[in-house]
Amino acid sequence: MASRPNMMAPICLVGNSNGQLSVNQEALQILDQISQPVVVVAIVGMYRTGKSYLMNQLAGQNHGFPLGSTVQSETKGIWMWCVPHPLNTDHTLVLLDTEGLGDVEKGDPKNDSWIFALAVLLSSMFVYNSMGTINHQALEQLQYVTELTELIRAKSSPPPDGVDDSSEFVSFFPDFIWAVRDFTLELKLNDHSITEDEYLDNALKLIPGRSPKVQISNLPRECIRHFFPKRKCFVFDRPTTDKDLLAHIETVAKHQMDPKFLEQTKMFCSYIFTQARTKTLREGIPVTGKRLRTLVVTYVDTIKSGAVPCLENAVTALAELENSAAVQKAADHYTEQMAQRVSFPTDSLQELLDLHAACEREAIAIFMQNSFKDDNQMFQKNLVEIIQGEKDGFLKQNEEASVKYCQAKLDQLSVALQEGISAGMFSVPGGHKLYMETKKKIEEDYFQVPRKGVKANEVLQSFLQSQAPIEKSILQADKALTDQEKAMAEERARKEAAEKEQELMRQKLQEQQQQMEAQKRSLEENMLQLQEKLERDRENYIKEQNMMLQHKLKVQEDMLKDGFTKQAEALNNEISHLKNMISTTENNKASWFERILEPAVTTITSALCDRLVGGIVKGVGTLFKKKSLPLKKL
Ligand SMILES: Nc1nc2c(ncn2[C@@H]2O[C@H](COP(=O)(O)OP(=O)(O)OP(=O)(O)O)[C@@H](O)[C@H]2O)c(=O)[nH]1
Ligand SMILES: [Mg+2]
Repeated sequence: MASRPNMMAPICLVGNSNGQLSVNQEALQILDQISQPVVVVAIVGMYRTGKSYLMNQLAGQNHGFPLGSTVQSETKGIWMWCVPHPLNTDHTLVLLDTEGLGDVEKGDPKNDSWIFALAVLLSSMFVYNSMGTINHQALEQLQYVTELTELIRAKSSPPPDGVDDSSEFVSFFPDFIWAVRDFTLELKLNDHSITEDEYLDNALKLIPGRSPKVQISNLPRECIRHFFPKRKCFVFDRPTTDKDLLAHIETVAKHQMDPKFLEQTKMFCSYIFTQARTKTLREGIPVTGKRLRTLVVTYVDTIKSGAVPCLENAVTALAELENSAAVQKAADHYTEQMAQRVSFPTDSLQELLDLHAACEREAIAIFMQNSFKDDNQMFQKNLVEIIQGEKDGFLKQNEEASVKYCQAKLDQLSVALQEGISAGMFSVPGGHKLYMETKKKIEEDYFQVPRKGVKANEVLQSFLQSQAPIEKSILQADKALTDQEKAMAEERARKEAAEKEQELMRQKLQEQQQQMEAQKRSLEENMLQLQEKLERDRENYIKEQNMMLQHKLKVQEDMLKDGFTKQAEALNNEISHLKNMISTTENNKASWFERILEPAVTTITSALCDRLVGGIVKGVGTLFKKKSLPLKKL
């Protein structure tokens, strides 16, 4: 399967006609083929502001997303173009161009807000495009950002302690770029030159005052500050002053354009190529093309059903799909590797069990790599059950192969004996001695045969048992032996048979012991790899919480600096909640693991024990008691 797309042109991803959003299946199929992680750049803004043109520049093309040369809006819905990432060859760059907002000709503008929200949810870099300057009017047009609290949910259930759901937005929102087109002002503030970012920061400063009007004006400013982890500003000169050329910019040669505009566009593209992050869900879970497909479908379906898209629900839906695929992939690996590496019959049961352990370890690693949010280890349990079933199959095949091989060898080695019996060779005085010697030779030769497998003794034993009546009659008929000698010989034969029986029992017991040890090893391996994964999850969780905390502290600091004490204080609750979460997670490492590992031991043990046959291991659970598990030191 191709992991890189080869899209010559963009395609509609989410259609928007007659007030209805719809997902384009063809675009989904393209995403489905992308197994690479994606960097997703979405552009949003008022209609006819050069959005599609800028996105084409990111694709390194003049043509692609169609541009309109009239005042009528061109792009409808959300269009997608997947191109190889220019710097990061193992990533795919997904460009999302959106329908212009605020088109008065549009019959029903209600989907504007949804398109805005979808662009936020799907991207890792969100470009807001506007014309002229970042003034009051431009910010007013950004009312969509204030609606996000109504259009997106982070959690399926409300967070505790009266903390707002939107307080978590920053953990999964994209970075924010404001692209100001046809910028004609000088970047100066109080006679000092300022950077583009300072220009944006200044525009986002809250307006003093508490009147409703002021509060409304401040809301988009606050939302941008609170929701987006990073923000950046790029200003662009007008590409050319020639109106005719402007109307057909995609066909205009570079030397006819303002070099400043070209330089600004280059800087913009280079920033995106170097700074735009891999799209992630929460806690660092990377989004691939395939996952993006599921997200698009889940979000659009939710919107169409009249509900509000929720990140947590989307992650759960994704996890269900991916975790079953991860189980399948891991189980397939186990079966393939076992089949490839085993040569039946193995010399001993232990040899097969060691091979099983090695393949199982790899399979668990594959599962851990490809799964996430496996609540209650339900998928891991499923994998354990499948592997156990497969293992039983390999054990059986191994036994059958051993029986077949041993049987064939014995048949071969006992030809002379069988012929001798048929020819009456042993029905003469001294025949018993001769018979015993021939039989002994068979046993010695059989012993020399290498790699007979697990059933070697059992097959020999049943051969010998089948010989017992013949041996007895040869003994009785042998006229060279006295009655006493015959009785002694019979006694010897009985003893030997009993010893062999004992030996077989010992072997069986040892094998049962080895099977139990193998189950214990399975449990340990499962728990070890689960614990390692939980450790990574925990680190990612702490990292995410810290990132949120740092962001909020910075927002608070900026507000205090600008004299907005009340607004800064309003963040105290969120900040202390985050600090609490972080310190609880950091200080109670043991309980963080125990909470998951304790029930996991029971779950995995039950999956292992269910497979154990014949009551071999009643009470095997005691072997697995958590205290005896060499779990990594917490
Ligand atoms: N003034 C100006 N015009 C531009 C710029 N970039 C592109 N254009 C022209 O503006 C018109 C619209 O460009 P598009 O890229 O289609 O704009 P859009 O924002 O995608 O438009 P919609 O899809 O309708 O929302 C075209 O005629 C372009 O040639 C720019 O930076 N400044
Ligand atoms: Mg467009």
